[in-house]
Amino acid sequence: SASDLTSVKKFVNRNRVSPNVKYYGQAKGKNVIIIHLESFQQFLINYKVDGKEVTPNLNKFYKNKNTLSFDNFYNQVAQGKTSDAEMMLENSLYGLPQGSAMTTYGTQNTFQAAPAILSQKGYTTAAFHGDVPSFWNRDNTYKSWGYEYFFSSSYYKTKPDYSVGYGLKDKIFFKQASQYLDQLPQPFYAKLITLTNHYPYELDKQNTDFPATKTGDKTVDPYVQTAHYLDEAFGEFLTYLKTSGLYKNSVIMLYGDHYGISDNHRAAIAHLLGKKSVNEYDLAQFQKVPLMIHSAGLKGGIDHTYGGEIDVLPTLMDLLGVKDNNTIQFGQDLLSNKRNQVVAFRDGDFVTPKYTKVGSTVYQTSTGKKLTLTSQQKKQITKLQNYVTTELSLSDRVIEGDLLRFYTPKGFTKVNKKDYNYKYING
Ligand code: GP9
Ligand code: MN
Repeated sequence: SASDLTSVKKFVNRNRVSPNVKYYGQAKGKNVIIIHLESFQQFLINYKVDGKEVTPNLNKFYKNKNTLSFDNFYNQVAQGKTSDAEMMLENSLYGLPQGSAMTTYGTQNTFQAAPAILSQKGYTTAAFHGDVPSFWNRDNTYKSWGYEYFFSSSYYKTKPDYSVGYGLKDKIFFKQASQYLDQLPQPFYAKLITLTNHYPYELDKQNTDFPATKTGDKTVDPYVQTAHYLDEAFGEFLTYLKTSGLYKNSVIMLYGDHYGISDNHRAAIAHLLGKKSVNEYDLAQFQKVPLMIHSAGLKGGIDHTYGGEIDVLPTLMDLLGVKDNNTIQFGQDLLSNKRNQVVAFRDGDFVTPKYTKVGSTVYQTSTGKKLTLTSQQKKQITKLQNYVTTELSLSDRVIEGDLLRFYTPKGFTKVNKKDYNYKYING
């Protein structure tokens, strides 16, 4: 209802932070290329197996002087997995406590998503994915989000050995996607969703040239092999971006969508991290995923701010210099020095630079020590918990009540889904 919208607006306006003047508009007018690294966790960065780097190309990109890399960036997904990540990244709205918001609300709801915002600023917008278009209801949701093009499975030439698991192998995917990318009018906003590094981490023999880990857990051990393959695919794509010239006039943003190794594999996780055992604190910290933003000329470096997927859209918009003073977005620009560093998990747990709260236990984030709370600390935790609970429930109200249909920010035109029609080539 309209009164729900009032509470939402109050909350987002109260928590809106001013951008960092050093970064605001630094990438104005550039193309945006987003690479969704499937099931990719932060611990893989600089990780070695038998003395070999799992992801040499990503490691190099991570350290590049024009890459902003975040090392305290967490995934915040729930059951909607990939779709929750997409929802947060492109709308700065949380996924739902149960199910997938894209599946349940993607077709009907009104959104003010990144593709719509940018297409109204003259951008061409396109999503690329080597799976069937109906997965996670992308074919309908992307229309609601204002994606002009959706290059899903039927757009790619295929042979029996081109696919594994959910779809096209990443190397083949990037190669063919780049032929479409070449033809997009610039500036464009393009999102490429990888697939191969997905459970059960299958690969054909010819691509399995990297040693598996030796935790003894069969579900876990091939994870680094598909991650290595994804890294090689990224390396090849980067070469293409450089030769095509896109590297220079694009913001290249990479993120991991969620964990690849679930909490059910504690012993294996401990083994991977070189620990005797892992507790709830370790598992919360294990939810870190990469976020890297590269743009030629940008002042890069490793940024230790605490944030998560909800914060990406406001960060990107500020880099592009797109004013967002009236939008309903729950995240905060990661580059703003005024931001609250509170990372909300979907179950109400949270991480801040000081505290890691899991269930009824609070740990010190810097050491992992379990805290016996002083009354002062208790007050702080209550305040943080309040913020997290309010934020999550207001975001849910936006989606469940389809509240954005009642409010169109100044300068934004409501998306008309009928304007979008994705042709599927091979039937
Ligand atoms: C399928 C892919 C996988 O198209 O995006 O989704 P996930 O299982 O990671 O949520
Ligand atoms: Mn996923």
